[in-house]
Amino acid sequence: MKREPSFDSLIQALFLTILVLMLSGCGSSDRLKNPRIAVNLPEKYNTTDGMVLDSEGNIYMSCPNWNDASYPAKLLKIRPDETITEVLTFPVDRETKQANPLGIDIGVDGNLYVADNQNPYVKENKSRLLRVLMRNGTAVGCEVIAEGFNIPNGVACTDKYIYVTETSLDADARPMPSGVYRFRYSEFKGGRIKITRGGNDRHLIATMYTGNSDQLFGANGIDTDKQGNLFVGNFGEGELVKITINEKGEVICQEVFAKGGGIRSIDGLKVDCRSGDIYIADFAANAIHKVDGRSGKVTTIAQNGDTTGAGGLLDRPSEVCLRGDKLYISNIDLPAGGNVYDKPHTISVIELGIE
Ligand SMILES: [Ca+2]
Ligand SMILES: [Ca+2]
Repeated sequence: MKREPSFDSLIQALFLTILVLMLSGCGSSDRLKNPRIAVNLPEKYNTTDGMVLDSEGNIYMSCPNWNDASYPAKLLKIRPDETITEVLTFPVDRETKQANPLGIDIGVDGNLYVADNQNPYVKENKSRLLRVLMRNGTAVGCEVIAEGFNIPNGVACTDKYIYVTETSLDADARPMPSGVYRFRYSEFKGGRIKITRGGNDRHLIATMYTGNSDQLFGANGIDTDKQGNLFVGNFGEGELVKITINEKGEVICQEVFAKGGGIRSIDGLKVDCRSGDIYIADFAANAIHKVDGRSGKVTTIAQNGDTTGAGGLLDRPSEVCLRGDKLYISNIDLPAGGNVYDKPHTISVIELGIE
């Protein structure tokens, strides 16, 4: 016998429908912003990573060309009108015949400091910190100022210090340790610094651990806030770590500031010094997140499935860079985690609507 639905079951169904509509309305997809294409890059600039804004509105960007290393690694400039100019060809390592520039920042001396990760070409502690000498917006030289890193990744400069993240201090240890090195500008006057391997170097000021065997990468993106405190991404754990530093330069606190809320990995990041909020490139989730600088609340502001990057869609973002109200995104497009390296090679941009 066919049964008519009861009044209670109709009410229940209506309630469930409303609940589903509410939940879908509360989902992040309605609030996601649409990235557009900022720059379509030619084949000779096939892989991009670190970015930093200068005082005149130019973005300096490292171009390691990791996906097709038959092209030399370059330092590029994205001008305010989103055209690209070439600043420098990075000097290759004598042994590997490659340069692999990742994180980049501008020092108080006006020069650019760049992490050169040689790990894809030669294992174990052959990587370098480079200094690009700048005069009136022109590169006049590039020198190796420190060597002996394993997987150097992010760089952040303050008026006193240069910070460099080391993504793996010991590739065999579990959980795997990674950390942050710190240098004073004056230290490089004495010649090239040689880093002692395995976490025993005196420049190491912080250590963190990664146990996630699916993505065994540690400290990666790094930036400072207005007070000189550090925000560091532990890539594999998807943790945004805050390191508080007092006026004497001592580390007085290291804490997980944000985790979860859609974060699967933390690659490059930037602090918006106007608001204190932190923007994160999430390589594994193919997403960009904003972390509230006060509460640590995570909001996903852009995310899409696997794409080629055409039209500005995200294609494994590895770095973000603020320029006014715009957030530029470097799509590194490395063939990992299910991604396929493909054309086009792109820089995306999101209008944040914060000004
Ligand atoms: Ca692509
Ligand atoms: Ca791709």
